[in-house]
Amino acid sequence: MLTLTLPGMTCGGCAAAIRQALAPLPGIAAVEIDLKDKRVQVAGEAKPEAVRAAIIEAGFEIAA
Ligand SMILES: [Cu+2]
Repeated sequence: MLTLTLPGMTCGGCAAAIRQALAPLPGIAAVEIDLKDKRVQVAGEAKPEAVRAAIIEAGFEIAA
């Protein structure tokens, strides 16, 4: 389980964009998005660096 904090993720549109960005990556079993805590949890075998790259490419900064 990979947990990332995305300070710029503020609404359902952001959540949808992140889900869309992660969808093509191999090895993702589930994506949990908590807008209140601005946290994304990714379950599965996806490479953390690939997950981070896809999120950054979608226009979000990763705080942790
Ligand atoms: Cu938004």
